[in-house]
Amino acid sequence: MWGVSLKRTVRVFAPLVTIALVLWGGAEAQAAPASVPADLKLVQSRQSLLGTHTWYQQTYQGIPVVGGYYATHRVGGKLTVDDGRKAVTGLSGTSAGLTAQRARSAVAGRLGKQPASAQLVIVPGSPARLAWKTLTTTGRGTYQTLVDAGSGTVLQEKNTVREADVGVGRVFDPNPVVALQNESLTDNDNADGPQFARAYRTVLLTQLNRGTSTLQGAYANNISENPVTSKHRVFLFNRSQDGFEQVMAYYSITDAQQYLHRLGFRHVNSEPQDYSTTGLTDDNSFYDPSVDAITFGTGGVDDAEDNEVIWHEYGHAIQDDQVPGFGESEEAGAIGEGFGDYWAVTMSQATSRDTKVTPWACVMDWDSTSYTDDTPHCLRRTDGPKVYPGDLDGEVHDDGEIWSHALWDINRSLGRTTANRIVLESQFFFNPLITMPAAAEKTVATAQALYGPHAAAKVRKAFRDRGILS
Ligand SMILES: [Ca+2]
Ligand SMILES: [Ca+2]
Ligand SMILES: [Ca+2]
Ligand SMILES: [Ca+2]
Ligand SMILES: [Zn+2]
Repeated sequence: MWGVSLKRTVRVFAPLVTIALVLWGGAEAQAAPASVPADLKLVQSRQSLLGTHTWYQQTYQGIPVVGGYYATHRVGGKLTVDDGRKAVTGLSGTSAGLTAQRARSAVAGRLGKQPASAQLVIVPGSPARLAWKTLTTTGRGTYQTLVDAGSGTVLQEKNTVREADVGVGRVFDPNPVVALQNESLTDNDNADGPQFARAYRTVLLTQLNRGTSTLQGAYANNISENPVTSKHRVFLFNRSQDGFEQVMAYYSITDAQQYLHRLGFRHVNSEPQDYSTTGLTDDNSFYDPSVDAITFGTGGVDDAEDNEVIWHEYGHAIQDDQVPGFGESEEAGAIGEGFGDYWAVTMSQATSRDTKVTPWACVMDWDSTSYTDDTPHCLRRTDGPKVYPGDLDGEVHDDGEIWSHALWDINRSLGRTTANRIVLESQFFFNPLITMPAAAEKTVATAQALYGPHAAAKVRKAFRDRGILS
């Protein structure tokens, strides 16, 4: 039975549409300058999937201005500029009253280590100040200190370490039905048992904030009630314990974000994603864009015991991060649901095989055992027969099956990595109310830009086969 349990998304607040549309319309490229301003020093030039990103350091009479940057982004023939230069006013002069040696000694006296370097810089503001910037490596990481080059006062000091720690957790991956190739497993009221023993995996929990005993890290932030803690970051629970789903969500969200980084995407929801696995007893989960948080329900099989539920909801977080307010219209909402299902399936590709018992195209094999009778148990599939527009019924999850099937065909014809780079990159060009044909055209254009006409033709065929493009 399809559609009994809908993994829904809460989408409210109309005002965002307006804001998002204004942003969209205002994102036109600025006119390209003939050359960059004279007060800049080249820092680096990087290639991304679609263009070249060149970063400059702002200088004042040849001296670096702290925090002052200037960047150009060349995509195709268009150049856009991000001008982060700061005002330098009221500077008393550019020669230091305090010698570099005096500045280093002052810092060494406080941090207990001699700074490795001292560089003259300008701290912007009114008035701007001339300062020595020192870098001092200590047992707690490297400190950057700004010492006023006139008075010797410490203007700012910070540890430059990006802190991260690892822990250990126990999870299902992607879920016990797939791991054990067993369609007869049942929730049994959340009880653990020997039938699950071989489905558990002990994994590293990476990106945890250093020194914390909680599941809080660079990409996932546990906001569950009664959050689990472990002084030595050992989070070994079984499925009957509340901590299990908290660990599952931490692990799988972090895993998805690390995969995005490996694909080359550094700015796709690259932030600690809030999630909660307790408190909602419905058999339902949702991403709420108004607070940027995911809530997993515990009806039937606890939703966060199935990675494919976690990845579906994270799919909504991805799109909302790429396009503010994405999914405001019915068709855009269906694209959102379709992408969520596709994302769940393609994430599972990494850790499971495509078998007769549990085909890749089956979405949420474990969660759906609570409310489906046929095997394989699937909430939905990414290879169903629906076509656009005849099979649209106005319900976003149902209609999402048209979109997810197109994405799945792209995956099958171009391979997982190429398909996912095209799908994710194209979503940057969507708008909150986009239709399936318009989104399909953006996806074809992205395939063309990234991989050329052969890939674009395959993508077009996938959308044609679903009736989305003619
Ligand atoms: Ca459980
Ligand atoms: Ca987010
Ligand atoms: Ca459930
Ligand atoms: Ca699956
Ligand atoms: Zn959804």
